[in-house]
Amino acid sequence: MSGRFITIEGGEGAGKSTAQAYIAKKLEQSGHSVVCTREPGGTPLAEAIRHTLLNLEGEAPIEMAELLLVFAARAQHLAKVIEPALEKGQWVICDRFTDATFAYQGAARGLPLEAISKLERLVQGERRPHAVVLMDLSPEIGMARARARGALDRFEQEDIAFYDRVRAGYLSRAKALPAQYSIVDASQRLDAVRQDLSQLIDDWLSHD
Ligand code: T5A
Repeated sequence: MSGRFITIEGGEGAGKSTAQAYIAKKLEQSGHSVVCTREPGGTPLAEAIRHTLLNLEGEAPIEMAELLLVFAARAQHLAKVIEPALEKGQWVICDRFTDATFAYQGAARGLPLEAISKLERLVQGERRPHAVVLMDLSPEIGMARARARGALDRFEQEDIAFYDRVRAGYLSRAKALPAQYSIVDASQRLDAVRQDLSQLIDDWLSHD
């Protein structure tokens, strides 16, 4: 059995972690070995970068520093976790990856998409997700869910226009890369979301 690299994307509180746990459970039940990880993060160094990026205290990184920190964490994560797992034939289910960079640092912060594409090539070579699951949700509902869950991080302190740009950025990537992207309506009840995810999983397994 060959490994697959699946990423889960979406705005704040869209249900990515919930979807990740569900997908991992279903794949394991079908006999696959699964690695669940996240970005920024996934290794001790990359988690330290995550802490720096999300923390509200201390000096906030300027936009370019934020972009480079995200890719520094990604380089470490790819080399230490993602590539070794894929080489072993495991399925890697990653909560956010480079599509988040295009949406947050590109569409929302306004950094040039060509610069992000260059860093993508430099850091990842040819590595791209086999499938991207976009949990699409209005920022108003997503932020209400995130608030209900607990304290907000630095990215969760932005205004609603920022999250509107994030959502538009994701939807525009989905339109440009239809073979890679699947959009899930994350405003549905959890059982309906799970049904949609089950269909996607069946589809991936039928191509295994
Ligand atoms: N970032 C990241 C960048 O700027 N650039 C990058 O390149 C990368 C990789 C990381 C931050 O870093 C930024 C973007 C992010 O702001 P994060 O913790 O990964 O932060 O992202 P968050 O969106 O903050 O993660 P959350 O944990 O808040 O949201 P999730 O994982 O989308 O949502 P989840 O599953 O925890 O669910 C949230 C709540 O909603 C409930 C859950 O039970 C939970 O309480 N819920 C539902 N409720 C009703 N109906 C449903 N269908 C529900 N599904 C879940």
